[in-house]
Amino acid sequence: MNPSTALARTLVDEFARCGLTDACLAPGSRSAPLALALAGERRISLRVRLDERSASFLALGMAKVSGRPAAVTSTSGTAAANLHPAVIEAHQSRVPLIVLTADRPPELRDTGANQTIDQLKLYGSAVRWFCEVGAPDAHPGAAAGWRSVAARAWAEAAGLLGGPPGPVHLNVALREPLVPTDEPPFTASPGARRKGEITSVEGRPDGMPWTRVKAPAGDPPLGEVERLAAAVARTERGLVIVGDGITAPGPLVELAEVAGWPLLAEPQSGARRGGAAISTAALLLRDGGFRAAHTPDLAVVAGKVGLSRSVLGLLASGVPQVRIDAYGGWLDPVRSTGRLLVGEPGRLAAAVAARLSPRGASTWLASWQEAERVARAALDSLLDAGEEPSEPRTARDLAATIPDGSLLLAGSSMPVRDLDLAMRPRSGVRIIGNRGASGIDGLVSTAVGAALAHPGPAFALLGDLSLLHDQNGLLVCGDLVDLVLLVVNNDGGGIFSLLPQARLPAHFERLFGTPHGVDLAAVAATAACGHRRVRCAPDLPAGIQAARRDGGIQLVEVRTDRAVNAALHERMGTAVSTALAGR
Ligand SMILES: Cc1ncc(C[n+]2csc(CCOP(=O)(O)OP(=O)(O)O)c2C)c(N)n1
Ligand SMILES: [Mg+2]
Repeated sequence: MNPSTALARTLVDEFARCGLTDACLAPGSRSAPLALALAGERRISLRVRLDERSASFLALGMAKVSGRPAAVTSTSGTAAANLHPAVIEAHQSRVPLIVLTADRPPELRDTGANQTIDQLKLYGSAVRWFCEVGAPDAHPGAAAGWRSVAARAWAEAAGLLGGPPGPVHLNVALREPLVPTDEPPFTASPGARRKGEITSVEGRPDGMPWTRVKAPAGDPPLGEVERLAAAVARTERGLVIVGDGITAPGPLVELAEVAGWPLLAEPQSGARRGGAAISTAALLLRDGGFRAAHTPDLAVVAGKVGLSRSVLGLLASGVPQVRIDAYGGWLDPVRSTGRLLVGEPGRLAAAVAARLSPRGASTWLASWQEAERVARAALDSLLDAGEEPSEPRTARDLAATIPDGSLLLAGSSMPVRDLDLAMRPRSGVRIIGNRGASGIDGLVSTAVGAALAHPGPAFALLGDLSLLHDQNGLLVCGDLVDLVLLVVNNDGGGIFSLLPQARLPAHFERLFGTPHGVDLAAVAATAACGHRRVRCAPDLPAGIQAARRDGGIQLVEVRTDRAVNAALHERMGTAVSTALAGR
């Protein structure tokens, strides 16, 4: 076995021993040893994409849903740079990702050799760990080194060493020959075996990893649990606020219920459910009178909260707050946290809830719940007033119509915000988004990866620019995947109509709105995906169902108008305020 083949096979074998089951790549020559090793490994299923950005977001989507590291590999040069957006998203949303970039060996670097760039620490501070694996040679202990690197990469990515899960980057220098050659079995130190020296590429017996890592137990600190439980017990006017990135939302729902506190949960938190959930909170808090009367004495905050300006505004207004984060992340955009508890939010919330006796009826909770009823009725009657599809109604109805066991990827820009504004509380669905960096890139690929990793039906709600940005994500190279992509086509970036740029008519359309006039049926046809258009809002559930029945990747297009949408968002706030005033 030649050295490059031996290195690649050893790394891949070691990753499989650690538990790797999914890998993605885009084609290249320098990466051939890694590609061939992955393709030959039965414990790993390998997906191939035409471009590296799609491959990396595909891996991200898979890892986001499975919670386990997925690997992506690329050839050298700008190919490796195309992984950067997914690496950043993985970093900021704590998704375990193993990035294997093939590189030229040292003697070819910085010489004008073809397709050679500086790949050392290419992703900067976005990775948990960078390792220059180096070019394979036959020094004593080489194979132990490779296995140790792979085992550490796995542990670093999975967050087993104390930090949050995230991306790791192994830069793998590979010398020719890059394909298997007719050579005797590789020994790491021919002719130099000494007793006890590791000279074989074999791993530990019984398929065990080279280094097994015992993750920290992560039990919540008892003193802090008791202190928080006492604070919750003595506070009637409290809130539980939950954002993105929560792995176990159930106990936070339970904590709100036991505490008798309203629960303000972003859709991707997984916590917008149960009797305490206030799904109209973002609209209610836009109302000055409501907000003045409903400012809490304490808020317990978990996850990355940031979809609604009115919720952030409440947090910024001096509300005493305790933030819970598993790794002590400084998720505090309005700089309002008074106390940061380092502990897994689900476990901490469960421990706190277990120390509380249910508060029972409180005027505080009742007042929020009554406001929710009034606001929900006003919002629904506004959205249901006609049959013309609107963006918030599309989001609301999609979230309501998908079956239990579904996964829904909420696209950046308006889709995730429309869900936040309009989605009713419900259980039984898993909602995810790329909220780490909130890019509109890679969303189709992320959705495909998520669909492949999710055992039930999969859906995505995307804007038209987001779809166009990642059209290559539709090219699944023979993978069997069922995914319904509901695309809200407002012919451009609708979010900008809600921002101050909208008041610059001389520049707005060209610089921000960016109408493109692309025919999405043609986009679907190019990728051999299905396409159907829903023209009438009440037909959405039937359209979604029909798309599901057809199988494969299906685009369902809903056309809307950006200006009409901006006016509707304005009216949503007014409708809620008017309804509150009329009580
Ligand atoms: C990679 C990337 N480029 C640019 C942006 C800035 N951006 C935010 S929203 C948006 C428009 C998105 O349009 P679309 O997907 O159609 O959604 P809509 O705003 O219409 O809901 C853009 C360009 C971004 N978030 N990510
Ligand atoms: Mg759009």
